[in-house]
Amino acid sequence: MNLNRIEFRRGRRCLRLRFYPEGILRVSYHDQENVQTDAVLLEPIQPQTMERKELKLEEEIRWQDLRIVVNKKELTLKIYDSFGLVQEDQEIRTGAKPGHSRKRNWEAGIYGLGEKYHWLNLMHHTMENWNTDALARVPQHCTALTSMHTAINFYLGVSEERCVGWYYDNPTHTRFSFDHGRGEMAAGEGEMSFSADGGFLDYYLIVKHSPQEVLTAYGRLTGTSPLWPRKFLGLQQSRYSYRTQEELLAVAKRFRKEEIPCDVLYLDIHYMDEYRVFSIDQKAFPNFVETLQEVHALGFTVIVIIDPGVKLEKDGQVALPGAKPEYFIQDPKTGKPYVGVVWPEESLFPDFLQKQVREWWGNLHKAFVKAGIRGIWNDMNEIADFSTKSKTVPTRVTHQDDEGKIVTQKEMHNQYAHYEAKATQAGMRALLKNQRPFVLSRAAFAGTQRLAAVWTGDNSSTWEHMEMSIPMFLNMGMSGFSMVGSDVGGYAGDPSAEMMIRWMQLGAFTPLFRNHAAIGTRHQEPWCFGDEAQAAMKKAVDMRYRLRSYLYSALWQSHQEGIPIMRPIYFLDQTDVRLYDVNDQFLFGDHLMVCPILRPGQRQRMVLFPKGEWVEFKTGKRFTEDVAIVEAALDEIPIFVRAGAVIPLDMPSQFDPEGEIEELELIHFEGEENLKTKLYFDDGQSFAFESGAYRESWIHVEDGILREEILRDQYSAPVMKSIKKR
Ligand code: MIG
Repeated sequence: MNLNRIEFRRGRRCLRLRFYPEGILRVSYHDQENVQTDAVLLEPIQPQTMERKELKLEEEIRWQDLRIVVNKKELTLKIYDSFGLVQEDQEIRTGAKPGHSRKRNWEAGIYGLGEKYHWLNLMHHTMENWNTDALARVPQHCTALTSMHTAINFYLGVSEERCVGWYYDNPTHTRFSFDHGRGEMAAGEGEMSFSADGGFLDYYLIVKHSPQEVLTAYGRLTGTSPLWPRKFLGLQQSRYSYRTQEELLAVAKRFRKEEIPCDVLYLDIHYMDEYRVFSIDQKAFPNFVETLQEVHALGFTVIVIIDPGVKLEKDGQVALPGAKPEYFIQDPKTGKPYVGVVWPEESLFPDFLQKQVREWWGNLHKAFVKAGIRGIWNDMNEIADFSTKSKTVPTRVTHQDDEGKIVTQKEMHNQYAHYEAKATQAGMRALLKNQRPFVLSRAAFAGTQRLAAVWTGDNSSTWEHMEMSIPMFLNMGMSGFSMVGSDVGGYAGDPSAEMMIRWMQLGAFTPLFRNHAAIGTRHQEPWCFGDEAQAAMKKAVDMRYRLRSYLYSALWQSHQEGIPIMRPIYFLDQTDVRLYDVNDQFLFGDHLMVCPILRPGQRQRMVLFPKGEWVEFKTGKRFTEDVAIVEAALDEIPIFVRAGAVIPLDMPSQFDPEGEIEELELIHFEGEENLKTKLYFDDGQSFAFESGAYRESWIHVEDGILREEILRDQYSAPVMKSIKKR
């Protein structure tokens, strides 16, 4: 008998309960084996203790803190934890459009579901997940878009005493409704529902007390952010496109001349020869390798874009060594590879579901790696296709798995970018040997957080888009994605100097800090807006660079524990429901609260303070009240520190030289409590940390003395200079 599952059958319906590490309960309404997506990393366990009690119409199962009551007739569930009812199913739907609905009976806030152009709390809304090149569908991102570039079927319900995560492992088009009074299941007021266009009702339930605990468990289930090379936490500068080698080099030199720190430059699609992937336009970049060497010597690293669309040449071939027709997604109508239209005009799309294709593609990055490239930018992977009305490949096209089974778009659409990221990660990792790669992707599925960073696609240079990026990042963080960012300054349209300053200030406190702009728009490099603006932007970037070790330590926490770098402020006090809907303030790591200015002409703003004492970073002014109005001159962004914390500051620098951090300055923001600060150091760029070559500790100040609790001491610690008090 298989002890790691309990099965119920009723007619053609089957319910299986399975038990996973971290107290995760899997609920599946099917009897298929091995239908998990690639998102899921864990295997079921045999519970140590479990009680089962047969009642007349029900069976009751007790496992850890859960009491699961199965209605043997309907196969619906009632699930309780120590505080009471967690979930009460109303209706279960199996068959072609599986789903379930349950009563909303305790949640005050709903968060997650990946990238959504939406306010933080998703309660009273309906969302769907079907990867979409959003700007191809609407003139600009807006709340009417219920699906964007990612499909992360994971959300959290939060109340004062409890946090529960639901991960629906279903790759098809999915829909969620949270007490919206409508939906697929004809949900009335007070109903929470999930439904899908295919696959199964198969979900993982994570019942805990805090969002931190749920995210850690979800991180074990689907993976956490890689420990990205530290250099990629610096400012990243991009444009569609830096068109020639001269232009790229000029941008690099200008950063150094103006002494604005920057680590990463991007090559967008114009570096290619007629948009052929893995090619170089010899006219624009006749000395590609030498130019890169020069740019690298100035302390930059260069990321190149790679789109999935492979140009179909006039002779019906593709210009990639080793390509075979069966490596591409197929069109059953022609019995040949499907031909879509993207930048290279007629194009084929690699079938990344096949391992041999992933290996082939991964290896194509060889010449880039030889030229010193470590970062790859995967765009257009929804898959974007200009030739169809839906702006994605038609539903009829097919993939093939490694057993030769045909897999339809219905299942592959949302997972395409995930498998591409898998190919890119594995390929780059193999080619780079002991150096860590960086991968940036536009589309994603659950689990892609362990393969790629994501940005939010083609936003616009509007104050609204800047503002909305905050709840977007926060919900992505609560979907397992820590390394997130938006095009700073906006992609489409032209920012004013003031908008650019405010956006750079915000960007300096987002995990992925990338300035990017579309073709035909105003140049957005920090020197393009006049001296005053440039000085203000430099100030913001300088601050980012002083917080490198703090940020890298927060990234380590994401990698280890699944806790995002950027967090909603209710993470500090779940009992304060007033914090559940705060969209315009956020936590950056454990101790900083960032309160950006998001409106033109504003020089003041309201700040809501979670409980405890807060210290304004710049002025040292103390706040114990619930709400205050604070000042923010054009070159200032209000930042607050939890009283009692120590904030490490790096020495000013123009770029991350990689390797040791030699010196840190510590600032102690005195307070009643002695809060601990995590410090993590390694070489910032190799995989040596995986075999333990790192240094990790907690620091705090007690009676004016710095204390350090060392967790691991296998890498050199910086000299911790002067503890300043504030
Ligand atoms: O159809 O590569 O989101 O960042 O600059 C536009 C050109 C294609 C969309 C990406 C954007 C990038 C642009 N790409």
